Amino acid sequence: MRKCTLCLLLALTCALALPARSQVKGVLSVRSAGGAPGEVVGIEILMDANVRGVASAQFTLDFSRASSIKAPPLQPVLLQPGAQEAKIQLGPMVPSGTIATASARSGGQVMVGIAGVTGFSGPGVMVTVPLQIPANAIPRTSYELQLRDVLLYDELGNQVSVSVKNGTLTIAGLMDGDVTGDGVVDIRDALLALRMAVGLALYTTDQLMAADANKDGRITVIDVQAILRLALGLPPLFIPEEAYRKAIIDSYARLEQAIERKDLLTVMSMVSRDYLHNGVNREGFQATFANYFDTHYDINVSFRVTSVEFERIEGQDVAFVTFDQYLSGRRTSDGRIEEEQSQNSKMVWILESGVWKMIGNQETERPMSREPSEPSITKLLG
Ligand SMILES: [Ca+2]
Ligand SMILES: [Ca+2]
Repeated sequence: MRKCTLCLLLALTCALALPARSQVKGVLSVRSAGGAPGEVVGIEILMDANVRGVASAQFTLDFSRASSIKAPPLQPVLLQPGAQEAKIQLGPMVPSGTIATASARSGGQVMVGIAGVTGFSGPGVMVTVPLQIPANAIPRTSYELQLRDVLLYDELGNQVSVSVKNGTLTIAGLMDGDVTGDGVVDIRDALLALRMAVGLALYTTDQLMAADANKDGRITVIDVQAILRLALGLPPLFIPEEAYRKAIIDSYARLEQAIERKDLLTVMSMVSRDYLHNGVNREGFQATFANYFDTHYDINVSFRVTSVEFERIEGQDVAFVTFDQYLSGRRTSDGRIEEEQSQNSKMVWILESGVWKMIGNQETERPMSREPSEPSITKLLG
């Protein structure tokens, strides 16, 4: 008797479940993706197996929301520069003869329209929407990829009802302290940084930048100590901008010590390969400094940095430095003292592979920029 009741119940459940099953709502979803700053990533809009017989589709892909308010916006890829039509690519299951277009008129979203007379079914990619990750995107931040205002119709013009699943786009790269690159800062990061500090572990530029807490371009125990604090949830030892500011002021202190020919290497280690300042390039800088060291002795240099302002330009960390400078040296030829000084000198520095270097004002190169004839070296510094 009991067994029969169970059978009856099962039969009833099946009878109830079966018709419901055939009407299971299909899911239209955004496949989560990742990408590096500056990359174009194809965002796939997927139909699952329960989305059947779609002939036309319209929806908005909204990518305006990021995990950080500082995150620069993602951009649609335009068919032509300045146009309002966004590039899209239909999936392989969409029958030929189906027409499609997409609008990038509203910021932070792409509105897609696909229309045809022949139905197509999941599972598979309905359409791919390429998005440009800005070059200055922040590593490990993520963007929400939301589907809104979805309308699907079958061949007969009946609405195909689906549920929607959103996705995310995560920016690649290492966040500060995450030397192992697994997305969290823990004791393993501190251990790896310690091995890096004593030369037991090789590392990439990304890892150097993630490990270098005080931003002086090298890994030492002070960086390891800072990572340990992060791992333990203690207040940070260094705030990046403060650490950068200190690194630049330290560079000026090292420049003050550069008073002989043998110090030329130290000076040049602070000059970017792309240096161009007041029309003089890197070679001109080096030639002028070498010439000055060769023709002067008792050199005395001092700097007073009055302001350092940071900006992120095209994905690069740049610092605008204002300072006063004084230089004096005795001429080898006749022993006379030459002096140069200037106030509110300005120099642009750039962060290259974790090290701050002078890049200059990028003023147009002069033909004679390699000639060491320029008597003044203070002009090369700001
Ligand atoms: Ca880690
Ligand atoms: Ca360091």
